[in-house]
Amino acid sequence: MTLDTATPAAEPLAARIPAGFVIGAATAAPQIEGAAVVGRRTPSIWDRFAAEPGRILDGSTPAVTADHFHRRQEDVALLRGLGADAYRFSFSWTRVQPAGRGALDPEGAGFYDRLLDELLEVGVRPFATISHWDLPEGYERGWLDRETALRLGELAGLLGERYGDRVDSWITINEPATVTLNGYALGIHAPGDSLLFDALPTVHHQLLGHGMAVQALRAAGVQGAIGITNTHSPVSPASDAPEDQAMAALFDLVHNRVYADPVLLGHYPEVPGFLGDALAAFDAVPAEDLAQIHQPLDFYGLNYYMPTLIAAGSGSGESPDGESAAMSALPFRLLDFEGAPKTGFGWPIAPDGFGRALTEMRDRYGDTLPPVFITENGASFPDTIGDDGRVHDDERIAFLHDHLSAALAAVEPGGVAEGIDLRGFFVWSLIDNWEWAAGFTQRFGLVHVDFETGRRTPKASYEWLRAVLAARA
Ligand code: IFM
Repeated sequence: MTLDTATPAAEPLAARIPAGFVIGAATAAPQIEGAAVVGRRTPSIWDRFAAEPGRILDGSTPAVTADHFHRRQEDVALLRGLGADAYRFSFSWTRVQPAGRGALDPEGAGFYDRLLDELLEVGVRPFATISHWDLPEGYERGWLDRETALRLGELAGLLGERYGDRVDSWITINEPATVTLNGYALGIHAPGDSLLFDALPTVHHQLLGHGMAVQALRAAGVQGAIGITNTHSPVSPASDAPEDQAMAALFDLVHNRVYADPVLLGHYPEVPGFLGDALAAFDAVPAEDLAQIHQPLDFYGLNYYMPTLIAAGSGSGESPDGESAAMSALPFRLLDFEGAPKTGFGWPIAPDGFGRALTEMRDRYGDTLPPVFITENGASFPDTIGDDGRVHDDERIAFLHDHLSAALAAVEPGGVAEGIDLRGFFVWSLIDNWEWAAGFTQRFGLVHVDFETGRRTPKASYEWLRAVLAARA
């Protein structure tokens, strides 16, 4: 496939990529694997949630998705064809541990043995996420229950023992902020609770699970690096009015800081007085828990998609990830970035927010911030296969070009986030997948997937990224 003349040239970007900088693509098990009833796999909270009427925009389920379980080798070949340095995937919790506790299921675990071996054979470094949103269905209260943290620690130890010789880098948990906000506060994601500020225990339990997982991986003697991934959104107030500023600070706190502060600094952020006791639960956290959470890390995984604009006062039930009646009970609302270009999801396209996200990480965490990987960045667009059999996703090419450029520029000498040791960048996503509550309505892939047949068609963005990777010195 040849690229259009308007496509950003590969060489100038390639020339700015430092030696050793890792470029890869990411996925997650519930979004691509399918094979929900193969072997001894049991249902996850997402299988149950998707079966409830009205939860998923197009009524779809994760039962088949991109059928990666049966097309694993084809997907590994796509990574190889791309020239990717690394691949980030997640384990399906209920495939490897169908009972949600106890020994790994040999058949389910065998799938990941094969995946890891095949990745290593073609020289693609495996980055493995242990928990990417799919808890066993039997964990009735999910992350509201402290026990779930122990279960994550146990699972991490078992995975570490089995795959510790092959996984390059471990990510304990993906985007705890999204899990708490969408899954427990707003009811948009599984398990579908709308608890607003009463969802806060799930912050602590996820972080505790992270700490326990780090300790279990180290006890298992894994060879790879260990980190955590969260999504960071730089927050701006809608105006200089003190109410807007206060609510922007609150959103920054509950979206960004309550996760990164304990992990990197060993304590929860100080809660501004005006918030009353909405976040008082964090003051009561025992010091031993904080010590468990504050584990030395080899890297920090940062996902960046978009900035957030916040105004005081309640608004509609619209959130970036779907409708939530609970949203209108919050003391703040998310505003549209009027005039900004948008992705298919309606998310603002703001590469300069990348610099801000990285600057905030450097300024807040300084020397306590380990090397950083961008573990996700990408965009959904309404891609279709044209009459010529190609997918001309020029908007995605521009998005990826501008975002990778912005991240590199931010950490270059003289850049706004100079000082951050940025080690790599993963595109979300390798292939089109099941986008949670949005079902199949949002395509994020470098590779188009026909969800009826499973057929893969590399998009123009895949060819463009391949050219960038090949043009590196
Ligand atoms: O698809 C998700 C992914 O699972 C977690 N990060 C954000 C992506 C896009 O919404």
